[in-house]
Amino acid sequence: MSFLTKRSNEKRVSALANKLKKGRILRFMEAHNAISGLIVDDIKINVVKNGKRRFLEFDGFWESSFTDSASKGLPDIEIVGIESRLHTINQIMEGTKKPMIVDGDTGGDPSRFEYMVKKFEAAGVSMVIIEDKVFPKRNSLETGTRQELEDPVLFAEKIRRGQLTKRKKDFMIMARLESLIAGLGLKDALERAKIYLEAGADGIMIHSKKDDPDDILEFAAEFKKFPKQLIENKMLCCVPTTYNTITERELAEAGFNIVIYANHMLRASYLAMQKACREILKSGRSFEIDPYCAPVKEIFNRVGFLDVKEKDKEMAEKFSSKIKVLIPAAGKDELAKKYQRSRALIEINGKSILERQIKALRNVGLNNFVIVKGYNGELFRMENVNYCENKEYETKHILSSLFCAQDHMNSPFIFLYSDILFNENIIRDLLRISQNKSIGDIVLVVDSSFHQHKNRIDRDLDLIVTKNKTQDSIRRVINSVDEKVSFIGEKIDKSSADYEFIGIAYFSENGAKILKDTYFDVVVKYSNNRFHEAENIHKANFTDIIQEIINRGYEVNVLKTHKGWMEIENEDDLKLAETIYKDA
Ligand code: SPV
Ligand code: MG
Repeated sequence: MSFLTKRSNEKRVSALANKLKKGRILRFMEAHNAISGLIVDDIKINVVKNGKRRFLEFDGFWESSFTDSASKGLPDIEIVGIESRLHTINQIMEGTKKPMIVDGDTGGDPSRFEYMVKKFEAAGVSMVIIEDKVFPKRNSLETGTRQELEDPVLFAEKIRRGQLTKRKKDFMIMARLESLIAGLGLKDALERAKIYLEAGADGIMIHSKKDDPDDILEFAAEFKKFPKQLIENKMLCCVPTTYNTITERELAEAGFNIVIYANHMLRASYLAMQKACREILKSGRSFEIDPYCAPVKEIFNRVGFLDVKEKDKEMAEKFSSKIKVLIPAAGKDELAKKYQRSRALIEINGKSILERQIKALRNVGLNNFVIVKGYNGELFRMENVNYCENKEYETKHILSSLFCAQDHMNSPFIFLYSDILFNENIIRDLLRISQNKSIGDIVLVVDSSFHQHKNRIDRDLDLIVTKNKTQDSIRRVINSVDEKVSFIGEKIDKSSADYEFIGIAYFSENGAKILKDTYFDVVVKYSNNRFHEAENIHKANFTDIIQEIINRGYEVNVLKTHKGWMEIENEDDLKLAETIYKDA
């Protein structure tokens, strides 16, 4: 994962020194932000040369003043200060592994340069290159620009001060010669090179904006002739932006150790972005530019978003594994009688409602099911689930059935009607919000679409009235922690109801305790007395105990969903389900 990549800045400083020991020419590619850095870190190609397979990649990043400034919409004139450069540097370093060389511009005055050295080294940078121009410099590539060079003795002093500031020997300071850029010629460049090397520079970068490499090759040839003690372990570097036909191999043969591709990531992306804009304008849609765009998933993957998704899933599964699902399925109603089995076992295109429910629940990581059987209970043959039994299902209804599973109510659980089919995303949302303790201990999933079809419904619905109702301006699940149930039941007037309860509820451990305490408190008292909408507690619905809980002052919350579920109550529902759930 990129943003969690573990790395030690201190070790990373040495990464360049370690690579240089290999003795081959190193290639550095410009990066101007984190994503360009990730690309430079990743890209590898496989080439076969002289029958041998080789992997090629960049050795590290060039954090360029030109492209860092341009990315911020600024000219390359040292407007972007050290702190801002550090911000970019840190972003690039964050998820990458390779060494970084930073373009330090002129370094400023010696005190400013000391600060730069200290901060860059601490950020894990391996090398800073400073150019021998007067602060504030102008970019070197534009013809006709004022190019004022620093007094070489003053510049040498800056190098000396920098070397005294660094903590690790492996952190390197390279001097960049701008004599050829300023039109002062080879002789000036060679004289300056000597002075800077004597002051302790770890190497020399010779810069040129000519179309051919003759000048820098000539410089390299003269550099080799310097006294051995002056150039021992010193590096030679160049930036072939304008003289770009020369190859790395030729540069290596001329004595160069480091080649820098100084601005190509920015320039390439600039062109690609322009193309995308033009194509979209031309076509009035984005289809045509798709082949030139990286897939969203690839970018998600590279910046660690898919890992985050995986971890979210793992966490949800860890949490879900503790949650049981209690499904009372004992009842003998009209439809059950017709099919001579619990409604849960009625098949829709060859698969029972219960099988469909369990498949959807397993898909979201729930694996612990408790089914309360009753009517023709021997027909429940599903494996890897727990069964309880309500033997008195003729006289004891759904609430009593639920309490046949009371031994399974010591941990959080989901209560589920046995005759509903639902989109698994509803359960996913329920699990997600149930992890948020502030949502409350008891949550009922409610349908907010009921208002649209309430006049066409001829069956009894479990209706809900809430307080603190929030305005539904969007269609999908939105949940308001403030919206609490105040009334629930079948006898509520449709016109005053806010929602329909869909038969799915979540109880936290504490919610389960509230449910049990309430039930055991009323079960004897209402054995032969009306209990809310029911003749007595044994014939009570789930909604009756919820109303009792609310009346006792406990909060019951709602999770709003918009459609995505159906109840199977009669033959018409079955027919409709058969057209929706076509898979066997
Ligand atoms: C940069 O990339 O910022 C450089 C190299 O300093 S150049 O733009 O060629 O001057
Ligand atoms: Mg620069």
